[in-house]
Amino acid sequence: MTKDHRHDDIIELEHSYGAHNYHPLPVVLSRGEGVFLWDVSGKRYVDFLSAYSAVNQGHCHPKILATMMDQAQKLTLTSRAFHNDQLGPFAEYITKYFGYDKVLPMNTGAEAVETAIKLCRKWAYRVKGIKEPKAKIIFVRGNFHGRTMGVISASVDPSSTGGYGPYLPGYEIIPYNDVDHLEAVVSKPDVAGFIVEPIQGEAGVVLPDQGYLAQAYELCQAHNVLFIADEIQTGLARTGRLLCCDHESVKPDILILGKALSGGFLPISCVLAADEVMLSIQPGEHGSTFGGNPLACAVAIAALQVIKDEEMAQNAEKMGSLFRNRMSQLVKRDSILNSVRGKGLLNALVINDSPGSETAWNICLALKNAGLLAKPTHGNVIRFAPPLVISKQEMEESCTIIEQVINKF
Ligand code: IF1
Repeated sequence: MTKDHRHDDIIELEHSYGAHNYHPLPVVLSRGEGVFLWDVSGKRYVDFLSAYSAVNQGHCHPKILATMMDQAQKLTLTSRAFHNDQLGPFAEYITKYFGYDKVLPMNTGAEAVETAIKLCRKWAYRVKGIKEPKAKIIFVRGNFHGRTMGVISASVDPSSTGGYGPYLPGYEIIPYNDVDHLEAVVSKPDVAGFIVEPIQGEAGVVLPDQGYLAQAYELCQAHNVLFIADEIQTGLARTGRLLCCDHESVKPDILILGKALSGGFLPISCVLAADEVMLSIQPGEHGSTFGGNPLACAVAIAALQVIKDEEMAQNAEKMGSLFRNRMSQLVKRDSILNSVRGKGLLNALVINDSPGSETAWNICLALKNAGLLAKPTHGNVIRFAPPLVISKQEMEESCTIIEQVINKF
């Protein structure tokens, strides 16, 4: 392989002038289209990360791109001090799309989670009648909801929390996938909400038992506690349904979306809820300079529309089964693999090695050299999450690459 000299120079620039808060694979990307990415020397890769599920629709989706270019030439930002002609239509579109009364638009995922926490507390004091500041929100162990102070205060991952104290009070952290534990806690006084990822992404694509979400939802209902779903990573067709909660016919009281809400074009997130919840926040009590901007509103409508038009949930379901079938054969043959797990196109291979080992990282380096990009999570787990527009042939070829690389380890 001929190496573009810019490759090393660009990495060196990033290292010299950028903060050292990441450890990326040594690949420098400059172009993307559909499921493919190209590096600066023109080498092509299949993308099995999809920017952590932000590009479910595929890189530079032509319809989202056209909408973005069109709107960018008209109006991009007014702030919420004035109305813009895109927010109303977007609010109607997304609330009808998901079946909620109201939407509150933000930008990043962490901001949307913060918004849900604030909304839950307001509802607790203004509607449920909890005495301020006593409201408690239940989180589960292994959660990942972003990087802000309010959010990491609920984390049990030392790499997210270490050295950032003091943390926000008012949280109770219980085990994931444990209905009995939830039942014991949810019935305590002053509990306002329960927040959960339907599948834990950062924790290594950890699926709860079937029925967990439905039972958790029922418990919350019974105790007038808001069931809050962080579908930032699992939502928008990733797991083979529009929302991961759809697998158990659960409709969250507060739904949090981000990432693929823009198809990867710009940060767009939002919180959806019923009037009873959403109207507990009043003018001036929450906001964002960029939240609800006309460019984001136009892009989000296009990003949601193509998910339906191109039946991405159905494709994720089919291609996900194909992937897990091929990989379970590999797991049986290859002792370096422990297991494959996932739903739709959110999957992971577990490597038979300690979380501290370099094996998963080395496999990802070898995959990169073979033309497939994926990233380890928690040391011994590799996440595989291609754009949902992946074709059967592209999936078959990708599985062959993974098999060939794994066989060499
Ligand atoms: C990083 C992982 C993914 C999320 C859920 C909220 C957010 C995220 C369920 C915050 C973000 C990210 C952020 C990214 C790595 C990443 C991630 F590796 F940590 F596990 F996706 F798989 N809720 N997830 O997954 O959204 O504020 O980032 O827009 O580098 O921190 P954000």
